[in-house]
Amino acid sequence: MTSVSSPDRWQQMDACHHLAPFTDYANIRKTGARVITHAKGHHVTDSNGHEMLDAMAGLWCVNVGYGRQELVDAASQQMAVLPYYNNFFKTTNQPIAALSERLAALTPDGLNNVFYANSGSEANDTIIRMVRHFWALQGQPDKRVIIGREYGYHGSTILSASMGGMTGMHQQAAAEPGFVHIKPPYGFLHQGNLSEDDFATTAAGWLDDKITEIGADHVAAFIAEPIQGAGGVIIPPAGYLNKVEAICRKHDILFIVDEVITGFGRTGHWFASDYYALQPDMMTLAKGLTSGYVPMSAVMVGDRVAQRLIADGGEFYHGFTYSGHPVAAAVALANLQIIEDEKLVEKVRDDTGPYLAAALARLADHPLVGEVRSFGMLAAIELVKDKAGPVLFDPVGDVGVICRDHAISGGMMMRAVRDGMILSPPLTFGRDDIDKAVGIASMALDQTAADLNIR
Ligand code: PXG
Repeated sequence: MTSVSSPDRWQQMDACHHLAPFTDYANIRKTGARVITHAKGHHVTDSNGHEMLDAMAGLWCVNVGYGRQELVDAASQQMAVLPYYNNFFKTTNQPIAALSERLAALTPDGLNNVFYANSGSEANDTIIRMVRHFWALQGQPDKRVIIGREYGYHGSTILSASMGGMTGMHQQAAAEPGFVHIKPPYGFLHQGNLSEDDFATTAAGWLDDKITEIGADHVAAFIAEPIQGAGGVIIPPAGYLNKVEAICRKHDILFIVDEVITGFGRTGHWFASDYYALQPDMMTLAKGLTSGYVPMSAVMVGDRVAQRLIADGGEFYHGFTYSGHPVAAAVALANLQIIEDEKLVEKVRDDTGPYLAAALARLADHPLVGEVRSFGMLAAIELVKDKAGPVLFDPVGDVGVICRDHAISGGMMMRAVRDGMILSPPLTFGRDDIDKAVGIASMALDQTAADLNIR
């Protein structure tokens, strides 16, 4: 039953029966959802014919843009040859063998082994099992606690959400024991008068303190997104990630990076770990691996963990029907080829990343803007009640939604995290797309300020 009085039959069917992710069901059953009908290049179109520049690349994932025939062909050819076969019982397939070799070469040194799943959440659940299994094999079964960070996002299964630092998710049956969280290196809120270097030391110290408090003999791993995405594009101060890696080494706990958003060129580097010169023990990949055309995720496993599993682990009782799906692998290979052939990583690093940063900097004087920050094709515009302080809106979150809705009406998909406006466009975005995106963001800021009587 629904009260949606829309002439759109698709919206009706959806509102009556679809329980969508991260959705307020009472609200959506009244208003109905926007039905996205098609997409091409950098634009998505809804069933009213409203075309929007997609400054979120779907959900941080459509790295090569929409409508890429190469990916369609890769999928259909693979479906015709071998649409599915499992990898469970000493069988594999050609695309997955090729992709495994490719990912081992592409990711940082030492990450030479790969386990496949279908989502970032499943990949992170896999990591949790592998990490605990590893320590048990090492003869240290008490090393079970995993340290994450507030505002960290690692997925929506019970364990990946427990490992993440989203309190709203914890309150809905996703706060399993064995996961603790430290504060993130969120300069906008926590840096105060500290220099960047001092803030990096202070924030890394929060990890050291937490490990000492729990006891290193009970801590299995620390996991971090190099740049926190869903938490609001939190870019760490220079040196922070190297310091936390060193702290992990000092206490002999595994260092895991979740590159589900930052991987595959989004930062202007193949992986953020390349830029920061990290040598993680494990790495989570998803989203940009297939540019979202089909679901696929991967866990890159470093030699230390892999060698122990291989030598002493016996059978690893873990896997999914679609682990190593041949169609997903074929699409991933074609997607990586596009990123390489079109030099999208270099484009973001040398051209569009700096261009986006410069364009956004022009919004910094706006009365609503407390801070703009970006890294490659990841950006946040923090909205504040008062720039002095800064003073945040109370409650946090309403103003972000107002601003986002103005952007959507103005023809652009943008995301709100608390009162931060988030951009994470396709890596194929050109300077003209960036000009248009920042123009619409600027207009949305003006309209929001007018709504709030702020000038
Ligand atoms: N790790 C990171 C860093 C992510 O961003 C996941 C893991 C989980 O991936 P799956 O494929 O299970 O969704 C993500 C996913 C948002 C939002 O609100 C972000 C994600 C998912 C849903 C919403 O921006 N990122």
